[in-house]
Amino acid sequence: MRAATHRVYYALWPDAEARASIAAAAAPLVAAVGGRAVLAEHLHLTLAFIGAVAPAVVGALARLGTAIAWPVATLRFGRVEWWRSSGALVLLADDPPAALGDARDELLARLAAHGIAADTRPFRAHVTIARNVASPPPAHAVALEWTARQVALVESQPAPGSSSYRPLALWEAHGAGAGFHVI
Ligand code: 3AM
Repeated sequence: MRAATHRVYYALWPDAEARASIAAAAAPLVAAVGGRAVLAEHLHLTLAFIGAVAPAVVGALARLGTAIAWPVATLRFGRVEWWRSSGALVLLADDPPAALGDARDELLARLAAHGIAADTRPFRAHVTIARNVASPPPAHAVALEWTARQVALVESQPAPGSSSYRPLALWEAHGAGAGFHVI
């Protein structure tokens, strides 16, 4: 019998307040284009998509995430884009903090060193707010700020209609580029 696999990715994981803010910013945009709104409890910002892994690998992925000094990242979203090929409607972060890109690069390097393949396409920091969108959104101003303080290793589980996402491990961020505080 084939062992069950886990479909996983690393992401910035919003707290309840941030989820509510992102969902409120997304609502008029999604209403304008149709498609399937991403549920507030599923909103996230993907850092690295891994895909299906064996249960034994999940522990290694959790240890890798623990080894990284994740920075608190303040993200400003001023643009909405429709990605035609995937049918996704996304909020794009204008100028993500360099420390976040550095931490992501470190994660990718550690994954590669462990022989774990990740999606290494250039980082476009975004939050997907709707799927199955068939047409571009009308011009619409977006002004959203999110200070992300948690990073998660998330499991994506297929469910009727859409996937459900569940954090398997969660890390607190510790300030720009530092895993400790100098007192
Ligand atoms: O963060 P978003 O919602 O943009 O589209 C999937 C989702 O992106 C993406 O990983 C996130 C969590 O599921 N994804 C799914 N399959 C993928 C793949 N093969 C993928 N990203 C890259 N390669």
